[in-house]
Amino acid sequence: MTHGKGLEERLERQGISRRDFMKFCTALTATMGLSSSFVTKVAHALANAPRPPVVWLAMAECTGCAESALRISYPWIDELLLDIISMDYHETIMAPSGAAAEKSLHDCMTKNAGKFILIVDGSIPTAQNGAYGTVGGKTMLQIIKEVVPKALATICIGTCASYGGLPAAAPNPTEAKSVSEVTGLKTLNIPGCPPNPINLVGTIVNYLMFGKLPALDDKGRPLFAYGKTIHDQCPRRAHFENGEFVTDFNSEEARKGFCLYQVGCKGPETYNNCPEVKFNDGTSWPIQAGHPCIGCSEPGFWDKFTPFYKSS
Ligand code: FSX
Repeated sequence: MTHGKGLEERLERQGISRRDFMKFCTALTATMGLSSSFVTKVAHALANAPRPPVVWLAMAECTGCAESALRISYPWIDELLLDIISMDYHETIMAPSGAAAEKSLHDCMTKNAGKFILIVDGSIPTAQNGAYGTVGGKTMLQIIKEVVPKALATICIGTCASYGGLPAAAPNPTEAKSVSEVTGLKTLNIPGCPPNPINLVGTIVNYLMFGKLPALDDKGRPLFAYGKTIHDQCPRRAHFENGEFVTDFNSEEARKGFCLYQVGCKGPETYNNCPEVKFNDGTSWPIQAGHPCIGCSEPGFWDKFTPFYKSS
C-alpha cells in the first residue's frame, strides 16, 4: 500500500506545511548520518514506501517509551509514525480490546509470518515461570517466546527491552530480562529511558529506503544514533588542547561549573545522540538543563550508574 501525496495532504490539514515536513526530513536525514543529498529520498520514502506491518508489544515498563514515541517530540510525529507503518497491534492505542485484540495479534502473525516488524518495549519477568506479567491470560514470557521467532526483525525500544533496564534493577524480584536474553535471538536495540523517537523513525526509514536495518554496534544499537559518547558531543566539555579533549576537571570551564563530571555525569561512558537531536521538538536535553547524564541508554542501567551524583 502506498500513500504518496496523501501523507502531505493529511499533514497540511493539521497545519503542517510542506516546509515543516521538509525541515523534519532534513533533521531526520542528518540524524541518520546521511548527506543532504538524501533529503528528497527520505521525504519520498516517508510519503511513498509500502507500509510494513508492525506489531508492538508492551511488557514490564512504565510506558515512557510509547509516550516518548507517540506523544511528545514534534507534535505530529505520532501521525507520521502511524502513517509510515501499518500498526496491526498496540495495546495502548488500538481500538479492539479483550479477545478481539488478541485475535488481531494472532491474525497478523498468521498472515504476515516472517514479514512483520516486531517492536517491544519493556523487559520480561521470568521468575515463577513468568507469573509477574500476563496479558490476555498468557505470561509475557510465553508471548515473547511465541512472537519473536515469527518476526522479520525485532526492534527493542527502550533500555528495559534492550538490556533489562529499570525492572531488572537489584534486587530484581521478578527476574526481569531483556528480549534477547529470554529468546537467545539478536534484537535491534534503541535504548534510552526513554529513548528518542527520532531514532525509531530513522531506523524504520532506513529500512524503507534501503530494504535493510541500519548498521549496529556490538550492543545491537544503530551506529547512526549511538556511534559517539555523550561526552564527545557535549557542549559543556571541560577542556580542549591541540584539538584533543583533555580530562582536566580543574580547568577554568570546569571551575565555572560547566562540566558536570564532578557531580556524577556519566557522559564519558554513555553512547547516544541526545546532544544533537535533543528532546521535545529539539528544545533541550538533560545536560543542557543542568542535570548530569545518568547513563540510561547503557547495558547495566540502573545499578551500574548509581549513585547518580557521584563521579566514577
Ligand atoms: Fe523502560 Fe519503556 Fe524507561 Fe519506561 O517502555 S526504558 S522504564 S521510559 O517505558 O521500558
